[in-house]
Amino acid sequence: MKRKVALITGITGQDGSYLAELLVKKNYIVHGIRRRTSNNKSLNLSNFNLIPQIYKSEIKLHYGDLTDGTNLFKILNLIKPDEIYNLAALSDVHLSFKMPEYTANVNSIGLLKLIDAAKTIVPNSKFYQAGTSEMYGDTINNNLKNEQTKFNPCSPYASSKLFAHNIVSNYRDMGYFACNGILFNHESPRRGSNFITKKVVETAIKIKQKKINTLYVGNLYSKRDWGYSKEYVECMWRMLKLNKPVDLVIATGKSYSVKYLINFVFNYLGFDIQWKGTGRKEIAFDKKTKKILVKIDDYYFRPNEVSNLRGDSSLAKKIIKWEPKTNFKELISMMIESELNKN
Ligand code: NAP
Ligand code: F7E
Repeated sequence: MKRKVALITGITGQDGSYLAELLVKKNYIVHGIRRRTSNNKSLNLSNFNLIPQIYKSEIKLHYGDLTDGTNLFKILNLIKPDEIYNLAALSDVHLSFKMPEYTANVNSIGLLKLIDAAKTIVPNSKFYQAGTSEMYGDTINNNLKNEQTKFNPCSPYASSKLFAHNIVSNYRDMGYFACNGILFNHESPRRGSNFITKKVVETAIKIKQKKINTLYVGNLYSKRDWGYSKEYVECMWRMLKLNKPVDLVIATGKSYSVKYLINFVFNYLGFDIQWKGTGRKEIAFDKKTKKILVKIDDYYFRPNEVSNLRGDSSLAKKIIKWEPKTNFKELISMMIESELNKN
């Protein structure tokens, strides 16, 4: 049987690297788009060096950028993929407030260029778009969000992704096979250091090792539904196996606060963490040594915040037979152990 060809944008990112591994295991020929960087290094792709024979023979990298339509056209025309996974994005919500125009150029217009070229060059291909729970924005109630919940984006990142979500629906209505995943936060040892789970894990370990003294964070009280990236990329692949394109929420259904996350990580590492004060003056200290472990820094607050996100993935359970396996504590423990093993 002819081997399937997949193109992954964002292959150097957290999800891209796990998805590439999954597709290689499933005997796909995997192509990825990577951006030119000055030092030519990519931490997540270096994970492929663990299986160098696969890295060399199965994953083909092309220099490119979602902002360059001519480049996307050439790559699609060259490889004629059966499946396209658009994971490339400016994915940092906080940064999107500082770089709103670039965010829209990559996340919205970049997607438009890619899907239009895909529909033109490979009209029978299947397309996955990496949508996000951030599109729901802040809501008064704490209800579980599903595919029917109204979107109310409250950051340039969320708005750029909602544009992409709608464009994907438009192209689907024109007869092209395109799916939107609406994925809630998902993490792993490969998560970027700027995201809160990885930041807390890395910093708490450095404090334990006496390399630094204090963790600085923003909003302690926002809550997120955190799942495991490696399990979530499986959904992307399963969605493109369907006969009819769908949009699906992928989530665990449970949410925890940033403060809960911090307590869990410091306790895991053996600290006796205690909190005192309120608002911007709230701090955490180690009961044994009395040293301050956590402080609030205004820098990490966003101009607009989504206070609580929890997703209902029962449709995914029904349609693609998917359920999350790794819970919050298992996920964060895995991230801590992986970080400790690096040291
Ligand atoms: P990530 O680790 O930040 O990876 C983003 C990827 O996009 C990287 O490979 C990055 O390349 C690439 N990229 C950024 N700008 C680009 C551009 N202009 N042209 C081409 N490539 C570009 O993100 P992730 O966590 O794997 O998430 C994957 C996708 O899912 C993203 O679209 C994200 O918005 C979305 N999403 C993520 C979550 C989550 O919780 N992780 C939840 C919902 C949706 P470099 O390595 O060169 O930076
Ligand atoms: O923030 C709060 C922050 O940056 C989580 C992306 O993958 O998931 C991710 O977006 C929460 C927020 O992720 C700090 O205010 C407090 O409430 O880890 P995060 P995110 O913004 O939820 C969605 C689904 C995506 O689609 C995105 O691509 O933590 N928080 N203090 C902090 N956050 C950070 N980063 N740093 C802090 O110091």
